[in-house]
Amino acid sequence: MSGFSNSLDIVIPVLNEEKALENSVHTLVSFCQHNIEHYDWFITVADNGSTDQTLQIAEMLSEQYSRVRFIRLEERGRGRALKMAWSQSEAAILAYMDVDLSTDLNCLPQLLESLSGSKFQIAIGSRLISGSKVVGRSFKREFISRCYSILFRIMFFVSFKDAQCGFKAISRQVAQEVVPLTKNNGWFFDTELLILAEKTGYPVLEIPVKWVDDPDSRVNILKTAFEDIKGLFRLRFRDLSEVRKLIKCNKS
Ligand SMILES: Nc1nc2c(ncn2[C@@H]2O[C@H](COP(=O)(O)OP(=O)(O)O)[C@@H](O)[C@H]2O)c(=O)[nH]1
Ligand SMILES: [Mg+2]
Repeated sequence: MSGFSNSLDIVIPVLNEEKALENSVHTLVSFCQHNIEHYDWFITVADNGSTDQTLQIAEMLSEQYSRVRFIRLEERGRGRALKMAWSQSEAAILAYMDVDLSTDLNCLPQLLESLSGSKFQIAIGSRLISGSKVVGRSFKREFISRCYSILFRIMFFVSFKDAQCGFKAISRQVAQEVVPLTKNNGWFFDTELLILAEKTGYPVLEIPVKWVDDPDSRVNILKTAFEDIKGLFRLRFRDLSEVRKLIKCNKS
């Protein structure tokens, strides 16, 4: 892939998604062809640990479309898949979205355009700011998501509200400078990336999105909530001071 400034890699992390993958990629390819044709876009399906036909479907799609490729890792973890896909990519803009396309694709052009100015190098979809529209999300997940948002904002004084929406884009510079600082390879990866980005001088831009919830989920709510809280405390009381020292060293 070329390293032109309008090159874009949209990563779709997948775990056992044989039912959704094919249709989602057809939809995304068609959307990109008609709506973001001025980008040199590619789609990368990133699978780790699927035990169903996901990998075969990804392979078939990559044969069908020259702009679709796939990578495969053995060890599971969404963060791990994203890190690997982004670090292997040469694109100027690195994005990702969930395979269920819960976030309305019409929000994609705005997400990408917001990175074209000089102010933001990281933009995220948000279901928790005014202007967003969320359909079909259970009370339980909505409640947990809002409590989590309050918790990390109290702990880190960050500006963004929704760390967990599966719809984000970062610049190559953020991928090279901030992504390697993250330690989590699972669901906490997103939050860790955003907090570290703001703490290292990359403000996060939140864009309200339209979200239609897909009840088919890989998330174990209790386990993930525990992982998230553990991650927040690790970051706040251990790793953040290391990061601050690193920034000071680089500046002096
Ligand atoms: N590569 C990879 N993708 C994963 C893993 N776990 C979940 N995903 C993907 O992450 C995306 C979001 O998962 P989903 O279950 O829809 O999360 P939810 O919308 O928060 O309930 C989907 O595209 C999943 O296939 C994993 O371990 N590895
Ligand atoms: Mg989902």
